[in-house]
Amino acid sequence: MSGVTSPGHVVATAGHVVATAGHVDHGKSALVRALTGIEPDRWEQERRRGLTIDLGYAWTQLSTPQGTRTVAFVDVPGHRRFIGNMLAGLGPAPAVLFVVAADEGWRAQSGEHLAACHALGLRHGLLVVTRTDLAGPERTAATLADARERLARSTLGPTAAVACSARTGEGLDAVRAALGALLVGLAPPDPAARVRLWVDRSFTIKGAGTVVTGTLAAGTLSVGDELELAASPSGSRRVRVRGLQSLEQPREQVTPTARVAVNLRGVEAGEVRRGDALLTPGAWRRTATLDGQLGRAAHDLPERLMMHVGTAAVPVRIRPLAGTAARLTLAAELALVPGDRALLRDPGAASAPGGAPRSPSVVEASIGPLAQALTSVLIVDADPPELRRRGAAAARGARVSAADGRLDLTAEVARRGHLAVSTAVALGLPDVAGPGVPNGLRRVADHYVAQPTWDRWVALLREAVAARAAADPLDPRLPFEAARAALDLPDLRLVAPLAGAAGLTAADGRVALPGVASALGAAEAGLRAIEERLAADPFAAPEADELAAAGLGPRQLAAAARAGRLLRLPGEVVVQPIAAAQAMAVLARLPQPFTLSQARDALGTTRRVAVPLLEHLDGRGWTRRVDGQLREVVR
Ligand SMILES: Nc1nc2c(ncn2[C@@H]2O[C@H](COP(=O)(O)OP(=O)(O)OP(=O)(O)O)[C@@H](O)[C@H]2O)c(=O)[nH]1
Ligand SMILES: [Mg+2]
Repeated sequence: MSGVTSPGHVVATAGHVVATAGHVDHGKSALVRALTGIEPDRWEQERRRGLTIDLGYAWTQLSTPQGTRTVAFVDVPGHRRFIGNMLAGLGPAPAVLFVVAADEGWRAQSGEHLAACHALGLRHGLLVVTRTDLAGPERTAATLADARERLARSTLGPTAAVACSARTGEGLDAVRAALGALLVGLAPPDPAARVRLWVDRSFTIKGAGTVVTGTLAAGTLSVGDELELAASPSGSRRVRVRGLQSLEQPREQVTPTARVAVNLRGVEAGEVRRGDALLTPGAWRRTATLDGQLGRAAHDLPERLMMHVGTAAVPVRIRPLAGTAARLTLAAELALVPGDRALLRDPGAASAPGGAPRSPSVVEASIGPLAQALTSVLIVDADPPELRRRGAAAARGARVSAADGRLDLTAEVARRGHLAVSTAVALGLPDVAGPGVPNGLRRVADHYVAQPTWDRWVALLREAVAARAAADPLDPRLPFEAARAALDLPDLRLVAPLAGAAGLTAADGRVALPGVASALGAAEAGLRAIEERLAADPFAAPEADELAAAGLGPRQLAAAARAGRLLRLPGEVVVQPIAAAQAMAVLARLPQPFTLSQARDALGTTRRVAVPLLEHLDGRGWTRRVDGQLREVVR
C-alpha cells in the first residue's frame, strides 16, 4: 500500500511496531542495532555510559511469509530507575521482543518487564536469548528453556524462542525469520478507527515548530487533519496536522501500525508532553474516574499508586469496591474506554521489595519477585455512576466484577436516562439505529433515551404547554427553547418528536395545545416570508413599507420579538436574533479596529442597519468603541 502524490511524499506504508523488553545490559539495543543498522541510543550520554535511559527508535525491512514488511522498534531501557520510560514504550506497542542474555540468565528486570507485559495483557512476543558468544551452548540452552517457561505462564503464552549474538551475527537470520512470522500473526489494525496517538516524545524543529511522535496503533492520520490534543494539565484543544513523517520520510498520510512524527500547528512544544494524546476530535471522552478489575484483591493495594496506560503515568487513588473490583480516581483526565488495559505500579515497592507482605500468584512467582509491584487493570467503565447511597460500593463492585470490558447499551442508557449517540460511541458503546436499537430504548435526534425518561418528558411537556397557555393566553405557544429548559432536555431537536408523542402541535419553533393558532394570526404568513428572506440575507432588514405590507405592525412585531423570532433594533430595523452572532463572525475577520463603513461593507448592508446593529453589539459587550470613529471586537 504505497504511492506517491508529490515528489518525496509517500502516501502510506503500514508496518509494525515492536517494543523491546529485558534486564539492563542484556543486549536489547545491540540487537536492535544489529537488525536495523540504526543506533537506538539517541543521547550522547547513553552512548558514553553504554546504558539506555530513554526510548530509542529504529526500523528496518523484513521479509515475511507475506512479503516485505516494515518493522519499527521502540527500544526501552532495562535499568530499573527508568521503568517509567520502559512502560511508556511498552504501553502502546502491540508486540514485544523479549531479550535475555544467555550468559546472565533471568534477572530482576526480566521479571519486572515480563510482569508489565502480563499486566498489560500483551499476547504477541518473541523471546531472543542474546550474547550467545559469551555463554556455552549448555548455558544458552538453559537460559532459553527457563525464560521460555516463564514467558509461557504470562499472557504472552508460548512464544517462539531464538538464540543469537549481536556481536558475531550468529543466529540473527533466525531472529529475522522468527520476527517475520510473529508480525504476520498480528491482528491487522483498523485504518478507519478513531485515532488515539499516545505521545512519547515532543520537540521543536527550527522552522517547522512542534513535533510529537508516537505509535499509531489504529486509525489514519493525514496532513491537514484537525485533531484534539488532550494535554495535561492544560486541557484539551484543537490542533492541525501541518506535516507527517514516518521512518524519517515525509508522508501525506500514515496508516497503522506505524511510528509517526506529527508536526502540529497551534501548539508550543512545551505544551505537549509524553503521556498526552492526539485524538480524533469529539470521538473520545476524557475521564478521571474509572471502574476496573484489578489483577489482585483491591484491599491488598496501597491507596495511592501510579497508573500507567499508553505513554501516560498518572497518580491514582484506589477505592476497593469488592474483591478485585475498584474505583480509580486519576490525578488527570485521560481518554480511556472499557477494554483498555492499564498497569498500577507502587513506586515504593520497587525500591523496597517485600515491603508489603503479599502472597504472590503462581504467575507472579514464576515471573519474579518484582512482579508483585505491578498490578493489571482491565477498565470496564470509563463513566461510572457516583457511589452515594449506603451499600452502593458493594453493589457496584459486583457489577464491575461481572463485566467483561464490554458495556451493555440498555443498562448504560437506563442508568443515565439518556445518552447522546456520540457520547455513547466515545464510551465504547455501539451506534445502532432502527431495529438494532434494543427494547426499552429509543433513538431520537441522535440520542438514546430510556423508556421511563421518555414517558416522563412527554408528561412534563404536556404540563409545561398547558401552564404556558394558562399564564399567557395572548401568546399561548411554548417556544422550543423554553420547552427544552423546562424538561432539561440535552438537545433542542428532541422537542418536536416529544410534542408529537404528547399529542401537541409543533410548528414555527413553538409547541402548542392542539388547535391553538399563532398569536400572530393573519401576520404569520408575512412574518414567515420575512424570516425566509433574512435567513438568506441576514442583514437585509425589511423597510417600513415592506413590514406594513406583510401585516407586521408594532403589536405583531412585539409578539414576534417576544417569541424570539425577530430582534427589534431602534428605527424599526428588524433582523433575526441570530444576526448578532452572524455579524460577529464577519466583524472578527476585519482588521481591528474598524470603521462604521468598513463594517457596513463587510456585512453587505446599509448604514440604516449597520448603525443600530453595531450599537446593539456594543450594548452586549461584544464590540466596543475605541474612539469616535473606530470600534473593535472584544476578545
Ligand atoms: N559479546 C557480546 N556482547 C554483547 C552482545 N549484545 C550486547 N553486548 C554487550 O552488552 C552490553 C550491553 O548491551 P546493550 O545493547 O547496551 O544492552 P541493553 O539491554 O540495551 O541495556 P539497557 O538498554 O541499558 O538496558 C554492551 O557492552 C554490548 O556491547 C552480544 O551478543 N555479544
Ligand atoms: Mg539499551
